[in-house]
Amino acid sequence: MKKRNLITCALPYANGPVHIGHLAGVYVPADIYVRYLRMRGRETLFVCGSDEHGVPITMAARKEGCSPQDIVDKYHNIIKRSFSDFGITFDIYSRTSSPTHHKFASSFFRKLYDEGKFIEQESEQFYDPEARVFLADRYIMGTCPKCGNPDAYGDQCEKCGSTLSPEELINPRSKVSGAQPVKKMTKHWYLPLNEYEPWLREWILEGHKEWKSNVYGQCKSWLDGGLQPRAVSRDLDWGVPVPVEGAEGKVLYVWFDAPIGYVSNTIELLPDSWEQWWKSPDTRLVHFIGKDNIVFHCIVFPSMLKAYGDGFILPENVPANEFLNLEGDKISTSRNWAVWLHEYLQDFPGKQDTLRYVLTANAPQTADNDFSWKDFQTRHNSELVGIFGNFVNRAVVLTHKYFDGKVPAPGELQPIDREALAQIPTLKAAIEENIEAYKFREALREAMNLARVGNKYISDTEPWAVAKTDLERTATILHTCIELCANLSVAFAPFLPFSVEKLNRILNIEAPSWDDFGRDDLLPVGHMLNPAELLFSKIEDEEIQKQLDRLDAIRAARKAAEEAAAPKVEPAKAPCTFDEFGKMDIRTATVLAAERVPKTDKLLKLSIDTGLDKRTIVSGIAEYYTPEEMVGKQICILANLQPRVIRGIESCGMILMAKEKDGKMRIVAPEEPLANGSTVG
Ligand code: B3M
Ligand code: ZN
Repeated sequence: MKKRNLITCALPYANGPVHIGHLAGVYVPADIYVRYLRMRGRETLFVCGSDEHGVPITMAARKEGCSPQDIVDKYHNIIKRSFSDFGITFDIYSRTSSPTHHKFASSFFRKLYDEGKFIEQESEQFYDPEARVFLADRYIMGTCPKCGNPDAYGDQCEKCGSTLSPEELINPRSKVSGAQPVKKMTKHWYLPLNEYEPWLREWILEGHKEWKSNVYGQCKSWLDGGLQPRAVSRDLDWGVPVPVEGAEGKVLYVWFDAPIGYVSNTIELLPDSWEQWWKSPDTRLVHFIGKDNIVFHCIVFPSMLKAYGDGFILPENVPANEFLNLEGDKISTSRNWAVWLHEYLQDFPGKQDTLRYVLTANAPQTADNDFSWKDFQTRHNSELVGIFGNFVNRAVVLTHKYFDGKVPAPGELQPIDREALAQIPTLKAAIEENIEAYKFREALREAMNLARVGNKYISDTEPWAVAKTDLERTATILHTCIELCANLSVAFAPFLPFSVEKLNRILNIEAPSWDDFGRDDLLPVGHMLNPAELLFSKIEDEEIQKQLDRLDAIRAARKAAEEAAAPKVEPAKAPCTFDEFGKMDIRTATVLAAERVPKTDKLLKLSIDTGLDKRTIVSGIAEYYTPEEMVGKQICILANLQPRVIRGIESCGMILMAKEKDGKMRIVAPEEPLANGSTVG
């Protein structure tokens, strides 16, 4: 077994707060793993930090009307604080805007540059001539050539799902300024991934068949598709400047500098001993990430490290998870469809473990999964309160009731006692096996199974009933219960750290070590328990309804915005036949004279020449045309509309007008004047 464990979590972008999708996919499983390793006494370093570069940050700054530094300061602080309040136990949570990172990322690039590991190449890129920035594909929008969606992106249409390139968009526009993008020459540095392909195939496809199938499968399809050189610089004014002469206005591509951040953050924490962690064959490196980061962690970053050489180790495993949805819809920062960690912590004070529990029990380990508030409530009330909390509470309350809170001496064990206790080592082994295999959902289920064993045992043995006749037997039962409780403290420690701390306080013990797990003499006879307190309190319907209402409001606001953005046209009418249409006698005519109809705002009385005759039409167009404007205009009329008397004037026909859904009207007329009486159809 390797001596050290270097565990990293994807560096969250500091362009928004952290949400439950991030937590379920990356941070909760990583924290469980790290807590477990530490409990087993294995030397472990847990590294993370904010990813503060890249176009998303500059876009957020533009949107909020502040500087990129303001954005990253704001979100870095929110994220860092919420992780810490949520009990994620990083050894360091730093940031890629730190001087240490800028220095190290810069030197990393420079070494590869000096050793000729990059290809230098000029190419035409899309450029926003108004905002004077080069545009990533994602920042070009336009109409999808496949489905007509007017808001398709330069890399993908989210409506029909087609993969696109910016060239394919109809009427392309820059997302930054709205200007039409132009092509402009620019120079960049490329890492020739194709050269690393044979080595990657060997290392991953032959050497890491044990990786999760979603991770291995994605790597295989990238490798089978053939790797291309990848640009590692960008034209942008925010990031780590490219440390090469003549590269003004260019920075390292965010996906080049961000993974180097794992190393920089270690350097910041351990300036003198960081190489022990990153360059020792005695270290296991494990990256916890979401599925959209697989290629960068399994292909790009390892190729960078390989190019750098100098003894850098490669990841032993990359247990990437799939995505978590929220109430059946994709979580999205830009659409505000998420449960934000910092808001959760405010809305559910002291309930960090509930979210840790639900996100683990529902972890998107092998497929996308869904978070729903109802499920959250049910799992909390029926599992945490109903099983774990209920068992501990009954055991402790009864020990106080019958033995003044002192752990009683057991008598001879009966088979039912032995069976319950025998479950402990079995479940311990199952928890270990699953955690070591990154199957945290299964591991948590086994821990809860131990609570189930306790809960069933106390219900079956009924110490409250036995106490009426046999206190000695009651002592044996409660001793067994309290031992089960102490073992639960270890079993749940990686998963539910806050509740376990409370449990230890109730049991009046220091946190037992993992090696203690499985023993049935964790508490000496006569050990004094503290007064009982509830491990978990019930979550009421009102609290859940508040959350559902919040999501409903977001859905409603989105719907209203979509409706406002939808084209303002009248819905289509029912079909009509050719014959029905043919009954209408539509012709051109010219206005000879026009005057307002007295005492009305809307009506004009028009004398017109229809080519057939001269007649009068009363028309509701006074809001849009003055009488003077109308005289001499050619118009189209429905000539055979039955005459109607309007304000005492007989109106013979109707003028054809085009009308926008909510207002404006204009006359419909031939493109150039035609003889009056020309038919329209
Ligand atoms: N910030 C992307 C993400 O949050 C990115 C991860 C960097 S890890 C080096 O999905
Ligand atoms: Zn489309």
